[in-house]
Amino acid sequence: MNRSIKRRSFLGGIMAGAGALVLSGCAKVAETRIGASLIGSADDWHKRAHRLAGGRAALAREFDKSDLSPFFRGNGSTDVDTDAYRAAAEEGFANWKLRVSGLVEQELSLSLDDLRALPQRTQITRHDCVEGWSAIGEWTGPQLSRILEMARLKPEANYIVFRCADTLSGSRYYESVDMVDAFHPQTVIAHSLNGEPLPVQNGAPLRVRIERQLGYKHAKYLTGIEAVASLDDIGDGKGGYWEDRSGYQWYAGI
Ligand SMILES: Nc1nc2c(c(=O)[nH]1)N[C@H]1C(S)=C(S)[C@@H](COP(=O)(O)O)O[C@H]1N2
Ligand SMILES: [Mo]
Repeated sequence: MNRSIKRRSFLGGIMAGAGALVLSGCAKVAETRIGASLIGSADDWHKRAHRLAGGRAALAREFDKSDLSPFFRGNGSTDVDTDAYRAAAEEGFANWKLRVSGLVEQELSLSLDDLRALPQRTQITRHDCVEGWSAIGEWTGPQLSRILEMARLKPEANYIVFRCADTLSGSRYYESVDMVDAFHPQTVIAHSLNGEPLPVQNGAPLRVRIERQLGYKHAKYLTGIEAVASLDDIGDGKGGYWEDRSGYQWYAGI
């Protein structure tokens, strides 16, 4: 009995369903086969709880330098067709600003130098595009969590919206994630690919890496990060450019 209760409190509210099942039967459930397999050892419980509650916090696989794709293709927008972007590219994006706004205590306007001055994370990951191709690249930049900590999210903030400079078929590209992905350790605002500043085709000067999700979530040509309570009033309300237009899932977990 005590052990069941202990286990239940370890799982907290996250596994309320399974926890309630254990509690309702207590020792009795443990005597049955299904009960025994459900309860198992404390270790099993840990593993199961992590899979259910912490599964999305797991890291995407990271690779070695020897795995790098010789060429990381560009997909979707491979340039930004505005005078402002062309001018910015010509000056090496020295005046590019990443605006952090919305439901934050402290709005921010960060230059590339500001972003490079933060602690950096470098990761070699595989990018999977829904269209059926993959590429392995090494990305470097500050973690998004670090930037959000600087901006101090308000309690009402539920999602992070990524604003982009490019337009596809007349609409600005955008994307969004919930706080689990926003604070995931591999979610970085990348300024470099394979140790070099991002090429234009791959989203110069800044792009998001959301390593547990498909390619279309990785917003390129990033101009803004906005904390919002709801996605309803952003774009057509489905959370992203492709989500609004096609059947692409908002949560594109891999
Ligand atoms: N701003 C912006 N971000 C974008 C896109 C886009 O068209 N515009 N395409 C998405 C898609 S579908 C993929 S697969 C990746 C491609 O990244 P890459 O050009 O570095 O290969 O960027 C994603 N991010
Ligand atoms: Mo894609």
